[in-house]
Amino acid sequence: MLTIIVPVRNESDYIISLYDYFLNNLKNINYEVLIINDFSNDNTFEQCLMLEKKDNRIKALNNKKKGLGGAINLGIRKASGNFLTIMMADQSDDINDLIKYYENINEKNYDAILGSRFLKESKVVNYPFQKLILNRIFNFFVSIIFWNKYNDYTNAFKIYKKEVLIEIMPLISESFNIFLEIPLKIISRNYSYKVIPINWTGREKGVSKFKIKELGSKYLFTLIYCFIEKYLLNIKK
Ligand SMILES: Nc1nc2c(ncn2[C@@H]2O[C@H](COP(=O)(O)OP(=O)(O)OP(=O)(O)O)[C@@H](O)[C@H]2O)c(=O)[nH]1
Ligand SMILES: [Mg+2]
Repeated sequence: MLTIIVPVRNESDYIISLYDYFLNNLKNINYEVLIINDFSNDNTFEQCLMLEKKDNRIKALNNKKKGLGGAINLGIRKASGNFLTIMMADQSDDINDLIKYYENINEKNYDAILGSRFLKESKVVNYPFQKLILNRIFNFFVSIIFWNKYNDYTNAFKIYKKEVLIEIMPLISESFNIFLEIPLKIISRNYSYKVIPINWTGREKGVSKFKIKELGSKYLFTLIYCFIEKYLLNIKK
């Protein structure tokens, strides 16, 4: 079974359409969706509860430890699936890529499939320009430090075996930087993975929660932490 974790904060523009997004597209996959609400102050959670009532594959949870890090940790702990993916509520991620992820990890027995939005076959639409430049510089920098060709560390949407996510715990990053911590640990600890091209489309509604000024130091923290782990502790699968 596949567990899809969807962290949400103030996403009332998108919750209802999540139902069709999953239901219409994942016809041949046995899945559950864990929507982890984080102290939203609009009616996001009420809408999540409506979806939960409508379809028992959808579960609405309230995060306990505020922030994306806490939300993802909670999602991993509550997951019933043996494969686990993280998708954004604003439907930036291409649902067809999820099917590709699932087929690859299920049939080929990798520990993780890491998508990249920056390969020749990838399609990226409406990526805010400033964010794109910062993203490319930062990811290049990470590639050099970790001496790896992968080029899209920071994007959340990837798929993992659940047992692998349990093994790399504790996941200590509190915010968006958890999406850097996970693939860095997978790569440094020599888990098996495959990189495939994926698509991404910028949000059309709602408000971005990604605040680069507050996040810069957090990404640096995660980078140093994973670097120390790689070179001093040398933990392997
Ligand atoms: N549980 C939880 N979810 C969050 C939090 N912050 C953001 N999210 C969710 O995480 C996902 C990504 O947030 P976005 O605001 O889309 O961030 P982004 O994709 O970098 O920014 P955009 O380019 O504007 O879409 C969305 O589903 C948000 O609702 C949080 O603190 N807790
Ligand atoms: Mg987004």
